Parts: sequence; structure tokens; C-alpha cells
Amino acid sequence: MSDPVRSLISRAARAAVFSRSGSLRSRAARAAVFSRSGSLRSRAARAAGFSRRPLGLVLGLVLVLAGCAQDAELDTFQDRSETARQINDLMYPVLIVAGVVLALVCGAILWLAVKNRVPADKDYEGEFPTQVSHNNRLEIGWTIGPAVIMTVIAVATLITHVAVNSTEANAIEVQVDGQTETWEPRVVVVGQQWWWEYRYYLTRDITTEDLGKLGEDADWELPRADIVTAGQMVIPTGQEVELIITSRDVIHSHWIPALNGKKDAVPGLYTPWKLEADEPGVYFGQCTEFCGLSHSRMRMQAVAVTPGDFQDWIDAQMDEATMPTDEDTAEYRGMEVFTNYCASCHLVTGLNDGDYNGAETYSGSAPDLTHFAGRTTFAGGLFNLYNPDGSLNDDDLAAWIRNPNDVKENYADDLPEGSLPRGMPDMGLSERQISDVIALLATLGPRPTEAQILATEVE
Ligand code: HEC
Ligand SMILES: [Cu+2]
Repeated sequence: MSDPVRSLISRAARAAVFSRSGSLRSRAARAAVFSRSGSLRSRAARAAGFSRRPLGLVLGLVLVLAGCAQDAELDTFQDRSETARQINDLMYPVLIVAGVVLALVCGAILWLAVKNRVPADKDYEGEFPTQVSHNNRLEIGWTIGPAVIMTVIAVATLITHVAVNSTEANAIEVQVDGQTETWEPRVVVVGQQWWWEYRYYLTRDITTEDLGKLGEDADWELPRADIVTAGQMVIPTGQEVELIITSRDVIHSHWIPALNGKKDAVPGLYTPWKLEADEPGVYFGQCTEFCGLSHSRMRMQAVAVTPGDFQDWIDAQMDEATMPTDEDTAEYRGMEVFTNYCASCHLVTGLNDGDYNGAETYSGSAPDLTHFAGRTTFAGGLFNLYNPDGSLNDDDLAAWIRNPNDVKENYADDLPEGSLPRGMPDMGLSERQISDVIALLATLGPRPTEAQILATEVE
């Protein structure tokens, strides 16, 4: 063994042996150093050589290879925007440098362990390692080396941090109710248990400062938006879209990996962020801050469309829902079910906006259903609203309305006195009421195209 290395090891051993704390580590070290048989040491050395561990190796490989899926929805390597590319341009070099350091350190440890292993038939009873100390060159080396690496990474990180957080003014013109509006593309993103709400202010400018003045009591009473969607955020391609991210209950985190990194949604805070997509397409996301029961089922999609299609989408979203007038239809009965059972939480503009005061939920909010049938997924991006052939997926929708908690865990039933639901409760509807209200929901269009249905399909 070379001197410097021996000095390092013996110093570590001494520190461990003589440490006052008597911690687990030092006890293990003591046991190893003073063990009569030396068996602990030799067993550890054998394990390090892992010649007897083929199963562990196979399991490890399976785990690593499982990360190589081709069309993984949340694959950070598949960047589809300038910002996501900037993040990867930082990640790849850091990954390589860290990989080299990892290989060097692990290689050195393995090499030392194998080189110095104690033969099973040898007995080192009572022998204490030779004590050596100090090697200036080595110590200066392993102080300066990491410091230089960390400094380079820190500078590169800062540059990327500034780049992914900077936003530019890029107002576009949109038509809203026949009027031309200059709109700085910006969407207010609200996390709640367990779905994402996207609010578009087209006819007035909303900034982080405006919202910041609302403080934590904003509740559902964010300023009234022109368009409100749930689970799916529609954006125009080739445009930087600013996000203002907040939450109405606990901390969530918004993450659409193909378009940008993660940003926490914190109650009372209005955090700026941005997204942009090079090409039309559907980009999947997931809440990444543990937020309770259905955290893993809190998904979302960014649907990027051409500027022309975006205008069409706005036109459709600005329409009020038209209500059925023929009393002998399922839609009409569904409207009555909605008014009796659903209107205390859900808004359908054109039906109950007159007396809607926010939802009777903990967050004070529930998905706006005015254009429900125009979306292709529901309940936090968990279910497809349409079958691949374009027909309504009334199986999943009926199961959801029958008892949401059965298909997506929430905290909305059997509540203690005075607490409000987190999620949607079981309302004990009859099958007839369920199919009637579904008939109404199905009219809350416009229907998406077959291409949209297939592109946004979730598994
Ligand atoms: C106590 C409040 C409350 C009531 C009453 C209520 N809901 Fe809900 N509903 C919610 C909440 C909260 C969600 C979001 C749950 C989630 O995505 O996990 C939701 C989600 C939904 C969704 C999915 C929307 C989407 O775009 O993701 C539909 C559809 C729905 N509710 C229909 C109904 C119908 C129909 C009724 C009446 C029969 C009803 N709800 C009554 C609170 C309520
Ligand atoms: Cu969440």
C-alpha cells in the first residue's frame, strides 16, 4: 500500500476508534479492527468483489435498464423547448463529470479493498495498522480539485438558473368576443388536492405583483378569469408562456419535463415560471411535491397548438354553455341533477354563474365544467374522457360520479364536523341520475377532434 493512502485509512480508523460518540459507525470500525478472527473484514472484502452476488447484479441492472423506456411520458431527456434544452445542456456535462468522479472513487475503494483483503487462512490477532500521517501534496490536491469542479458547476448552474427564470415581453394579438386584445401570454396555475387549474386573463393584465397583494386569503377569489380549465393547459407554439404558480391548500409542484423544470406551488405565493413548446403536441406532467392521498394521480398535460388553432380554442372557450330547453330529454333532467347536487361546487357559465360563490371544498374550488366535454381527460388527467373511436368514455365517467373515492382516493366523505371536503364526495346518486347528468356534461363542448383524443390519451 502506498504511504499516503495508508495514512488516510489509518487516520480514518483512528478517528472512528477513538471517537467519543460511540456511534454505530465507530462501533463497527472498532469491531472490525479488534475482531479476533478478522472475519468481518474479510467478509466485507469478499462482498466488495461481488463475485458471489450475481442476483444482486442482475436486479441492479434490471432497475437501471427500466429507465430506458422509449416513449416514457416524463422523460427528462426528451426536451422539446429552449428552456428544457438549457437545463439538459447543464445536466449532461455535470452528469459526465460526476460519473467520472464516482468511477474514480468507487474504483479506488474497490481496488484497495481487493488489494488488501486478508486471506481467510491468515490470523492477524491483536495487530494494529501501522500509523502514518500527512501527505501535503495529496491533501492540497483533493482540496483544490473538488473546489475547482464545484466552482465550475456553480457558475454554470447560475447561468442556467438565470436563463430559465428570465422572461421576455412577447405580447400577441388575440380576438376575444370580437375585440382585438394585446395579450402577454400568461397563465395562472393553481394547484389543489388533487388537480391543476389553469386560468387565462385575456382582457386584463394580471401580474405576480397584483396577485401577491391578495396574500394567503385569496381563496377561490382570484380575479375572475376569461378562461378556466382543469388538467389541460392549452398554449400557442413558438411563444414563451409565463406561468404564475400558486396553490389553494398544500404545497404542490408543477412539472412538465419536456418543456421546463419543476416549480413549487405554495399557498399565498405567486411564483413566476415559464413554458414554451417548439412544435404542436401534448406534453405530460405530474405533481412532484407530495401533497396527500392522490398525489400520484395529480397529472396534467400541456397541449401546444399552432397560433391559429389557439385562436379557435379561445373562441370556443369564450362561449357560454347552452342549456337544454326540452323537458323530455335526459339533458334537461341532467340539468336538474346538476343544479341540485353539483352546483354547490362546479361552475357552468350559462347555468349557475348567477349564484356561484366558489366551491364548498377545502380549497374553495372545483373544476370549471363549462367546457368539460372539450377536454379529453378528467379528474387530474387520470381518465380518458373519450374512447379511441371518439365515443364518450361513459364507463369511467359514471364510475367517477357514482363514487369518486372508489376510483381516485380523496378525503371528501365521512368528514369530521365542520371540515370541508378535499376532492369530490359520493353523492349517492341513482343510476338514472348519473346517466342524466352525463348526458348534460356531454353537451358542454365543443367536442375535440379524433386526433386530439388520440394524442392526449392516458393509460
Ligand atoms: C363538494 C364539492 C363537489 C360536488 C358537490 C361535486 N363535485 Fe365534482 N369535483 C369536485 C372536485 C374537488 C373535483 C376535482 C377532483 C379531482 O380531480 O381529483 C371534481 C371533479 C369533477 C369532474 C372532473 C372534472 C375535470 O375536468 O377533471 C367531474 C366531471 C365532476 N366533478 C362532476 C360532478 C358532478 C356531475 C357532480 C354532481 C352530481 C359533482 N361533480 C359534484 C367537487 C365536487
Ligand atoms: Cu399535488
